[in-house]
Amino acid sequence: MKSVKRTRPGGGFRAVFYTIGKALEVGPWKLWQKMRSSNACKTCAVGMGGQLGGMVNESKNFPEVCKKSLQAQVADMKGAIPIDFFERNDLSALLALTPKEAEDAGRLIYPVVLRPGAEHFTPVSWETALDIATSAFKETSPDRTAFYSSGRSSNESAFILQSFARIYGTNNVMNCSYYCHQASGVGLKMTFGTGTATIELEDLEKCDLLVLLGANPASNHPRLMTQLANLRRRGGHIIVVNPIKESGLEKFHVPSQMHSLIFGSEIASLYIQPLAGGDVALLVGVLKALIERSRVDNDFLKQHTIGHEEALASAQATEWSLIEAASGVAKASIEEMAGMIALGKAVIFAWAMGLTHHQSGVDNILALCNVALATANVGRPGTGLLPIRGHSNVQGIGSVGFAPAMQDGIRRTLETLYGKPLPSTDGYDIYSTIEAAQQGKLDVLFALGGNLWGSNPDSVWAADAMQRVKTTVYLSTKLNPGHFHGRGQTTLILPVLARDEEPQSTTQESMFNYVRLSDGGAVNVKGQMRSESDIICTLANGVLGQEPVDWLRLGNHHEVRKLIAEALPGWGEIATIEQSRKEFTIGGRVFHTPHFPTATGKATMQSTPVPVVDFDGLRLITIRSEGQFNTVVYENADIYRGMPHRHCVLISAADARKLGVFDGQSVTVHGEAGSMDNIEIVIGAIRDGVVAMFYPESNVLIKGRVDPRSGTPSFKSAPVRIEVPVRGDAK
Ligand SMILES: Nc1nc2c(c(=O)[nH]1)N[C@H]1C(S)=C(S)[C@@H](COP(=O)(O)OP(=O)(O)OC[C@H]3O[C@@H](n4cnc5c(=O)[nH]c(N)nc54)[C@H](O)[C@@H]3O)O[C@H]1N2
Ligand SMILES: Nc1nc2c(c(=O)[nH]1)N[C@H]1C(S)=C(S)[C@@H](COP(=O)(O)OP(=O)(O)OC[C@H]3O[C@@H](n4cnc5c(=O)[nH]c(N)nc54)[C@H](O)[C@@H]3O)O[C@H]1N2
Ligand SMILES: [Mo]
Repeated sequence: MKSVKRTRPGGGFRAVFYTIGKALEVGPWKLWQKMRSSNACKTCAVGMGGQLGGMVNESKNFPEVCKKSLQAQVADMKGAIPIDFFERNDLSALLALTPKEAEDAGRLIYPVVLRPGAEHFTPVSWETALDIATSAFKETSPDRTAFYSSGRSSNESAFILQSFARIYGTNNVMNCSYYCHQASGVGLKMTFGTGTATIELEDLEKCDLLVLLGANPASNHPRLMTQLANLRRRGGHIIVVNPIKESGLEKFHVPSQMHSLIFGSEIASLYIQPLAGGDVALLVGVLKALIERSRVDNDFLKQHTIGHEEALASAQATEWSLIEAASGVAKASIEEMAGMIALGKAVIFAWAMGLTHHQSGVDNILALCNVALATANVGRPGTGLLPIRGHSNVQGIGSVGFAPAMQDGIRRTLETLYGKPLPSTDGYDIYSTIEAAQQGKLDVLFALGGNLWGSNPDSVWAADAMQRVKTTVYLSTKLNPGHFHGRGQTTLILPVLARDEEPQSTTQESMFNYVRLSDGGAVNVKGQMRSESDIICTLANGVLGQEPVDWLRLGNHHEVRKLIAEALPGWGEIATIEQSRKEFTIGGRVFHTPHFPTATGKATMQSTPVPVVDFDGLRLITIRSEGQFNTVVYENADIYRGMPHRHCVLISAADARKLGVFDGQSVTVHGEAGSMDNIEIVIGAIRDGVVAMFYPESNVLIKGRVDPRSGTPSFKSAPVRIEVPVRGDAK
């Protein structure tokens, strides 16, 4: 079972050789053309490509190559799913597919349906498929339907689909960010009145300290690594806060820089390993240390914030013993961290899922904002807050209104345009959608991409809930296990064109609030795939007819962009982006002066109590491997962490000793929702008290302990127990 065990630094020649290998799989010239085409990169939200051409970032640096974009690109270019695939594989065979096997089945090129009680999906014509979907909406009431979007679709498709949902009569419209950066959006909005990054890409080139919490960009945002390496090279510092010593965050070999490629670049100046879920305590500790050393900028706080007295008093009153116990970090290390922040001239705070995937996710963000404000590190070039976003267009999908609460501008525009009042109900978030399904309250579920089942905690519960839905419609490029475990009684899987195959241009928004134009292009595989917007408009036309609007006309992306420009503040330039080809930063989002879009123009500091943990024992964090993109698995091994395959648990040497387990041993891991057998022990650089396993497989273990303010489950501090089988097999 064991093969790879040595951990390696990130990037480097392996990444280069990987690139060459991938190119050979589909043809180097064909891949080069696709990678250089004017389309926004399909993977993370760092933002690449668009009108600057592929492999160019927002600061116009070239070549910015990343293994992940190659993986995603090659995967879309590889062969089509065989025409007899569903005939050869009945439902039980499909349910047994691993995420990798489902992905490797090939591009979806024809619509299929699973009818109630049937053992096989069968191919159907587009007409029949859309008739089934149309009837499903017509035969139920809007409050019994829900719409989900992942983060890869375009602003145009997302805008039309949410408009259709509202006019049809429901606010059950939610995107994957509920399981991703929702806590960031809520926390930033509570503090600054705006839910996205306060900086643009150039600010990263101006800071002299970056604090990176709960993020593993070496694997998940490789192109950010260039910025981190550059920061160290110009004499700046990086503090990493992460329970796992991620090898790529200690040293990284930037493939596009010869010196770094060969010798590697130092990344972390200081590496703090807190307990999972220990960040609120850690950050309160940092604030307390700043207060104790008189390093708080009181003038800044008085001028630009409210609530600072309470927030500071609350941090000051928190005992060091509680801070140390809850964070798992010694006072001296917390003071060292605070000292470095105090010395920084321009500090940026960046984070990802390690902060948001907790019951205290919003508090994590509030506590971080407090540290930024207390040191006046926001509202000035080179300073600010940067949620490192996930999917390449997850931010855009939220911006154009694919969320339950309708922005005022969208409501006004749609109500004027369509001459009818829109629903004012709250609308479900993701978790409450699954709960509604479980309670038999959902007749239709419509998913624009993604893997809703695979993303959910408590996989058995989620499957049971989703299988109660009468009709489920998936718009997808590739198969994933969610299509089968998360099937409805009737299930449609409709094949769509990828971003770079669209017949019309589309737009995306990066995590730096930058709107990109993608040109689309030739299809990678021949088939019956249709553009997402075309499918949505045909469906809307079928359900609502031409009233109150000609839905088929909205299939023209230019028309949609005119509506977006009208509905959303700061988006005016999108109306003419196709003619001007001018990509733009959304107005009112980036703060280079400390004036914020709140009623008072000031930021609000909030007290963040240290959360109480109601269990003893190990805390499980569920993470992404080097070889996966969310629920899509490309490669089984994670070479960076020395984990040879997907069924491993990473544990510290001290914890392994305590449990009496050894490296390579097979154990059972018990969680609150279920257990996993035959899990291999991997002893590695993770702190005591915390263990790590790969998502989505480990979702079977986790119960949905949900942060009430963000609706996000605690994917990264779940109670688990490791059991050695009675006749422990030593492999
Ligand atoms: N290659 C690749 N790229 C991706 C993705 C992918 O799956 N593969 N997914 C995309 C998406 S949608 C997203 S959201 C991002 C995800 O990007 P990340 O957030 O970087 O990914 P994760 O693996 O979920 O976890 C991040 C890190 O958080 C740390 N961590 C866990 N718990 C805690 C904690 O309590 N405190 C602290 N301080 N740290 C903790 C983990 O050790 C891990 O290093 O990446 C995007 N990009
Ligand atoms: N335990 C645990 N659970 C988690 C997480 C975790 O760290 N731990 N992370 C959470 C996070 S951050 C996220 S974002 C969610 C991920 O949730 P999702 O975004 O729902 O899941 P993905 O795995 O990214 O979806 C992959 C599928 O999208 C489809 N797809 C790909 N490209 C396109 C396209 O261009 N158009 C269309 N229509 N479909 C396309 C393909 O069918 C592919 O199989 O999972 C969450 N769940
Ligand atoms: Mo995400």
